[in-house]
Amino acid sequence: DLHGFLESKNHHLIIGGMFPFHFRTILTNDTSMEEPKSPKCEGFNARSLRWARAMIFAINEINQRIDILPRITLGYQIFDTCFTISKSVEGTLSFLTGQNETHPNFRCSAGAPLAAVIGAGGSALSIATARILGLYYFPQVGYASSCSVLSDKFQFPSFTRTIPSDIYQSKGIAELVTYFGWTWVGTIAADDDYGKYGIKLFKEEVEKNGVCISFSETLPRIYNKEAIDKIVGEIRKSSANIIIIFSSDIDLSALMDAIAETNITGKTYISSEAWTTSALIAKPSNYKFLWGTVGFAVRKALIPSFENFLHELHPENSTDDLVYEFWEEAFNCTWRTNKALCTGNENLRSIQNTYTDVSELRLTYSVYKSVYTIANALHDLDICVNGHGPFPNNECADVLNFEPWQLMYYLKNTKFSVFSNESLKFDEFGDVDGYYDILNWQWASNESLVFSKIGRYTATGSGATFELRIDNSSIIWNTPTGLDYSLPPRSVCSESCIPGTRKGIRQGEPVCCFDCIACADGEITNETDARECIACPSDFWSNSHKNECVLKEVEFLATDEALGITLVFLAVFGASLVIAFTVIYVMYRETALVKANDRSLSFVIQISLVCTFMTSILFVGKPEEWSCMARQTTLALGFSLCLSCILGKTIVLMLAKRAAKSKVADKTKQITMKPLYQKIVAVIGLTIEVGICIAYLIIYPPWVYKNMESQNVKIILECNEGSIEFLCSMFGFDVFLAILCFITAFVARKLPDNFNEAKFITFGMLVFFIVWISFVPAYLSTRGKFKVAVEIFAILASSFGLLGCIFVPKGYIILLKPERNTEEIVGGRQATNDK
Ligand code: TCR
Repeated sequence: DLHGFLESKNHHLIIGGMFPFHFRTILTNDTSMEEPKSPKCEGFNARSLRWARAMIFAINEINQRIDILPRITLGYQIFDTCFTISKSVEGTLSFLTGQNETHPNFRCSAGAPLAAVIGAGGSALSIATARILGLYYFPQVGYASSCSVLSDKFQFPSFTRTIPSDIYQSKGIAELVTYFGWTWVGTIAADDDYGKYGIKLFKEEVEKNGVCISFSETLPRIYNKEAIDKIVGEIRKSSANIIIIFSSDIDLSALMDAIAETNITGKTYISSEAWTTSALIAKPSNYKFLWGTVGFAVRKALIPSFENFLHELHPENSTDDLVYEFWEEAFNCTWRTNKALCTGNENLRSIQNTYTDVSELRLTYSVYKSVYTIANALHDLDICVNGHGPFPNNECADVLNFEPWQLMYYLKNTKFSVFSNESLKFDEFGDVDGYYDILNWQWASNESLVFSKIGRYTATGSGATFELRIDNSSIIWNTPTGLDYSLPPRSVCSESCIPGTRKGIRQGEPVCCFDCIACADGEITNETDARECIACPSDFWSNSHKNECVLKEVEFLATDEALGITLVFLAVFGASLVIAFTVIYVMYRETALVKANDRSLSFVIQISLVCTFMTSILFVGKPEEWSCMARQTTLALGFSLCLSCILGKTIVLMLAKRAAKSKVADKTKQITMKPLYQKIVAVIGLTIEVGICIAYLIIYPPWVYKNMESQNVKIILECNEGSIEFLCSMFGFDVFLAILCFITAFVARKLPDNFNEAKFITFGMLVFFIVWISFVPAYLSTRGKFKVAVEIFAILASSFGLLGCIFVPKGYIILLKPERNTEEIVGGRQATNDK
């Protein structure tokens, strides 16, 4: 005596059906002391009664039609699976025995032969039943079993279905997620084949597109408060605003009730086909957080006069317990006690419930199609003409006495259209093409939710070709901020990185969660979400936003900037000052002072000073090959000329002092020796320096150098001095001359000669040393164009120093104190000494 058993009378062939009229079986205690009984079921499922009625409706329709199976009357036999595997298997065995018994006794049915089975509802149940039915190659048509594994014809050879495989749905949802740019989603799966495979396929699909899974939870199969609370906590904790739930409505309702008790809002749920339009989930207490849900739903149809047929259900014309149970449920009355007794006068038209609701005939339509699939296959089998049949010897099968595999042949190859708008055919896996409406749960005027179609997803060939169409403007979004209903919510773990920054991985977190790290100087990224910064080419540098490489600024001491102009001006001024002294010397060439100071030597010193002043101009301006070669050498030459002339002078002075001390005065000898000594010293000094310079320029000359290391943002155009050794020896020789000058002048400083010449030279050399000693640290600590400026400064300062100490005192006497510019005074003391 099986619970929930609907059966027809007077028929030639039977179609078996399996529907979950109840949500679950009642748990029983240990029964090992008595004979096991089939468990009882509880929780009436009105939705599935509608499905079963659709099956009966379709069978009646076919029986009345003269174009399908005109000579055959179809009957039905329907079992309740109670949404459990054990009950489904039990039902399958009953079908196969043909008895209300579970001992296989193949198809020895009491009434009529069983042609095929429709069902068994959920995938887990169908998988279990298909394994048994597959043993006999017994035709089975699923109306709700969408799990992808059922396409495996090796495991389930006799299974076909009128609901598209979840391959399509998972890909479709993945496509939807990518379409809206969500990269951070949570998933919840029912603990059955439907949920697990559906989410698995979804993840595989979505991970290809770089989406990360924030959390992935499994609904408990049997109600378990801790497990539900854990999932609720996960939803609350996660920053993902998009949650994909792959579950049947029955398994999901406990979680939804739990969420309804919390204040979690602002999440958008993406629903799988099984709960998109379920009244079990879309109930007023859930509206506050479920509005905005976007879901997939299978094809919908209007089945003409089906609504009337549903209303015809009445306990009086049915002997089945189920109808009584339904009646009690629907009208909230009972047949047994006296309280709230059911009268039978209740009218189904007066109430609104899941059973009578024909607004969303989707799975109902799938059931309807399943019946038609079987009927059409039977019809094809029936109209077979012997001699042209598909079986050995071109035989046909007998419609009243065929083998299951014979019908299977026709089932696989059947092709027909329903309501002339949908044509149905099965591929090699027994699957139909993917077609889904995409629905959005939107508020209706009467504070309830309506399922509004916002797009569709179609796919064929296991998703090889697909099309996703969405009307963005018709979607009402449930965003976390709740401000703009027309904008899709964002669901990302980290906002994308703007150009100029790169993604930095966070250790141990999914790739979608990252930090944006600014590129280092000299590196850029010019696209969003770059993984690495790219270094700029050597002549380029990053701009301040680090999103572009810009040409480096070339730096040198230019003639058109203030510093450059000032230095050039100072140089020219110094040179003209020297020239002015030359002019004075020429004008006063006959005076005692000019005469006493060897005129030609003074002239050479003046030339060398002009030369040092002017070399500083070589340091200003864009360095060129020639100016690099010229600047240090002319400077060194200028100084060496100047210093060796001075040295000539000081040596003579020193000798004069010696002579004065030794009192061996030989005036004539001295006077004749003087100019010659001086010139020889000057020529020797200059010659050595020229030699060093020529060697320098030939062996290892300076060149123009683009300095990119010392400063990143700029290219410093400078002269590379080539050989440091040569440079040092060049200037070292100058220093050597200067030291000699200093010593000799120091020795001779007390000599009361013409205007304390030696004293002034000592002084000049001190200035020279001070300038160049302080030059070294200043030079080493500056960079770029200022380095050059420091050197120019030192050149100018030392030149001015020499000018000031050697020529200014004399010019002073020549111009302002002409009374002292006489033979007596100039040569006075010397003369006395000499005499
Ligand atoms: N496929 C699910 C079961 C299922 C279902 C439903 C159950 C589907 N749609 C609607 C109840 C109501 C889709 C499965 O398990 O394959």
